[in-house]
Amino acid sequence: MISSPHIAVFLGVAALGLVCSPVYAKETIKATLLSNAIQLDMSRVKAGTVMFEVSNAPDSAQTHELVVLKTDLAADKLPVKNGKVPESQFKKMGEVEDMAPGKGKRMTLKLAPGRYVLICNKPGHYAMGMHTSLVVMP
Ligand SMILES: [Cu+2]
Repeated sequence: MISSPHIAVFLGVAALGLVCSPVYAKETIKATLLSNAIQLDMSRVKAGTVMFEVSNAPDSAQTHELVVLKTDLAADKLPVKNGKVPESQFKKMGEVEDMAPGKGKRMTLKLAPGRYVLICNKPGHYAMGMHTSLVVMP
């Protein structure tokens, strides 16, 4: 029985916390998309839930995207076919599609320890330098 409104509020907050906890991101990485690069504010994270705050730079003048692939290849050594990296050849963890210049989106992924490469796979963009690597540590 709940006899006090304070206890009721406390229980309400506690219940909310339980509901929210599965989507709580432990690590946050800021990824900035430039026309000739992808910049991360950290190149290593701990395994688990990782939130990517992706933004397309205001002066990039092009729509970009961010694709996360799990691979041991170096970021600049991925195969390219008709201007694009064949994503089906890789384990694709997630993707943030089509951000106009100055716009951003968030994506939360569960990442196991290992090596990952982040790319923009708009035609020709990978070859322009839109790739970077991310190491996920145990
Ligand atoms: Cu791009």
